[in-house]
Amino acid sequence: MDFLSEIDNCSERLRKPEKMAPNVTEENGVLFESDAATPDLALARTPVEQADDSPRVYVWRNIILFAYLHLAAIYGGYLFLFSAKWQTDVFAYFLYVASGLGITAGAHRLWAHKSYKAKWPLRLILTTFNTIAFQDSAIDWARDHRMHHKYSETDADPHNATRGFFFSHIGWLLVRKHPELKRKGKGLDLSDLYSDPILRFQKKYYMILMPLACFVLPTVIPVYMWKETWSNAFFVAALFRYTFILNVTWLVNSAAHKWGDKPYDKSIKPSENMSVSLFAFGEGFHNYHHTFPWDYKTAELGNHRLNFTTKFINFFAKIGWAYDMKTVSEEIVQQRVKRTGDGSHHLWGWGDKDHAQEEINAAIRINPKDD
Ligand code: ST9
Ligand code: ZN
Ligand code: ZN
Repeated sequence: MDFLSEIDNCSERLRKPEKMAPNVTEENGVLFESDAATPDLALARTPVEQADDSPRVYVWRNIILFAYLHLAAIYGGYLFLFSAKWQTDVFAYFLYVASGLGITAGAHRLWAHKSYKAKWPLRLILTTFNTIAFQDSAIDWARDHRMHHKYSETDADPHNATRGFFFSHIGWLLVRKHPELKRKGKGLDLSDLYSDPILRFQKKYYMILMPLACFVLPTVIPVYMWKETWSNAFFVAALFRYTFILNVTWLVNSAAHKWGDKPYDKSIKPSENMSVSLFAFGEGFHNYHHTFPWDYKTAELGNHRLNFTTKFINFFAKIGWAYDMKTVSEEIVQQRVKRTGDGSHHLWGWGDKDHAQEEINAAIRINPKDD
C-alpha cells in the first residue's frame, strides 16, 4: 500500500512538475561586480521571470493610510496651485529635491549599491535628506533593494514586476512579504550598513526622527517663517510633497520595469525610461542600472542632462567628501550592447563611435564633403 501510494505521489509530481519546487529561482540578477560570471559582467544564465499564485495577505493599516495619503495629496496639489504662498511652493520643491537626493544619492547609490564612498559629513547630510523622504530607514531600504537586484522579477524580489504594474508600484506595500523573500533574505550581507554609526542611529530613532523630518518640521517652518496657514503648510509641504516623491520613486519599479528600450540587456524587464529619469534625478536609465548596478552614474556617460544625482555626487567628489566612485569601462559596455542589447543603443548623431559602417555607407548624403 505504501509502495503504491508512493508511486501515486511520484506520478502526481511528474504531472505537475511546477508543484515540486515552485520557487526554484536563485540569483536572478547581478548585485555587485563580484556576482558577475562572464567577461562582460553578466550572470552565467539568462534571468527568468517567476511568480507563484500564493494568496496575498492584506495589511489593512497600510491600505487605509495610503488611501488617505493619496486623497490628501490631491487636495494638497490643489492648494499648491491655487492657495499656498509662493514661499511654501518653493519650500515644497526644495524638500522634493533634498529628500529625492536622500534616496538616489544616499539609500540607492551609496548604501544599497556601495557604488561610491562618502565621508561622514556627506553621510550625515544624506541621512538627514533620507529621513525627510520617509521610505523607511536607509538600512531597511538598502536591504529590500539588494533583494530587488539579486532576485529580480521573482518571489524574492519585494516589488516583483512579474506580478504587474500595480503590485510593483504600490501593491507590494499593502501586503505581507513573500516567504521566499524572507527566506532568501537571510543570506544577505548587511554588515557594511550596520557598521556605520550614522545609519544605526537613524534606524534606532527612526520613529522619532522621521515624523519630525517628514511631517512636523515641513508644516511648522512655513507657518512660523512666512505666516502660511496650517492647512496649506501641512497639505502642500508635507503630504503633497511626500506622496509625489513616493510615486516618482515607485515609477522606477513599475514604469521603468515595463516601458522603454533595452539597449544593454534585452533578457530583463528594466528599461531606459526618460520620463522617469527626469523626475527621479537620473534613476530611470533602468536597463543600464540592472545590467551594471555598481556604476555610481546608474547610466552611461553622456546622460548627465537628466542625471542630477551624478552631478551632485561629482560636486562632492570635487571637495573630497565623495570618493572611490565605481564605473564600467566603455569596452565592457560595448561588449554587452553587442551581445545582449536589443539594438536600440543610442547614437548621438553622425560619426558616433557606435555608428555601424553599413549604416554610414547606406546613408543618403546631400552635397557630401568629408573634411
Ligand atoms: C517606500 C519604499 O515607499 C520605496 C522603495 C522603492 C524602491 C525603489 C527602487 C528604485 C531605484 C531607485 C530609484 C530612486 C528614485 C527616487 C526618486 C526621488 C525623487 N531581506 O518588512 P517586514 C524579514 S516605504 C531580508 O515587516 P512584513 C526580516 O526578518 C513607504 N529579510 O515584512 C524582517 O524583520 P526585521 C513608507 C527581510 O511583515 C521581517 O521579514 N513605509 C527583508 O511581511 C518582517 O519584515 C511604509 O509604508 C529583506 N528584504 O510586512 C511601510 N524584508 O525588519 C511599508 C523583510 O525586524 N512596509 N525581511 O529584520 C510595511 O508596512 C511592511 O514592510 C509590509 C510587509 C507590510 C510591506
Ligand atoms: Zn529595478
Ligand atoms: Zn538599484
